[in-house]
Amino acid sequence: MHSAITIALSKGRILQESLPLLAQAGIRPEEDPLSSRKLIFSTNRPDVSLVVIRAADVPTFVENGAADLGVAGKDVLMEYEGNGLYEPLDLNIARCRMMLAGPEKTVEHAARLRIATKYVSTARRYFAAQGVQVQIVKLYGSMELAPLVGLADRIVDLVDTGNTLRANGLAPLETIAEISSRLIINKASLKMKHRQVKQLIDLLAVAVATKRDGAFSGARAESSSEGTGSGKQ
Ligand code: PRT
Ligand code: MG
Repeated sequence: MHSAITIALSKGRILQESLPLLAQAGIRPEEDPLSSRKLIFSTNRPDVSLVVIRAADVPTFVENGAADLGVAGKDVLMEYEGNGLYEPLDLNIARCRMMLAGPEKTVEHAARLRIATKYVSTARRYFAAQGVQVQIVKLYGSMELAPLVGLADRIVDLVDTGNTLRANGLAPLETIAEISSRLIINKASLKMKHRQVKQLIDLLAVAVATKRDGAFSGARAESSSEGTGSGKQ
């Protein structure tokens, strides 16, 4: 007997990068979640369905058992205040850095730095660990605007290419954390549906490794075609 298994994903880059890993693990939604407005999808596996929700809601769904498994950014997990999640696998997708950034030109600021971010707990922990007193300004998005309009002196936000920072006259100052998406599991599901859940973890681990090795041999082929690689390890 197979129990029903639900996997929570979020729209945007996590969905885009998770679907190929799931496909590699043998799970294909019956309709394309990238173009559909549906929120729940059956798959080619009768026991597995997908739900597509807001990134910040994924840990809540999984901790409360509304989904058995989920894919969430480490940024979201660092901010999430729960303890009912098991985090067995780094999926190595949606990679970026959480950074402190500020104006390219140094400007005067008050003794107590004002930091705009949606990552309030992470930012607080980071500055507390350094013994620096800051005032946190909670925003839900467009953090890069805050220093330009005098709302904050610096920001804590995710940076990938750095283009968004540069476009707004900001420069990266310090890396707070390397970010990638993680597989998260409901603790009760791991016990009650152990065989199925364990199988999914193992299939996804193989998918991650296959992708990594593929990228690696691709990079090697490229470097040797440029005449830089000897072909030896
Ligand atoms: O849109 P919604 O509010 O539902 O959620 P969301 O905006 O968090 O979703 P989404 O899809 O944008 O991001 C989901 C997850 O992707 C995040 O939780 C991260 O784990 C991961 N991720 C990876 C990123 C980035 N890279 C990233 N670059 N999330 C956001 N960004 C943003 C960043 O905030 C900044 O505005 O992209 C901009 C910077 O990009 P560069 O390339 O200009 O540096
Ligand atoms: Mg977004």
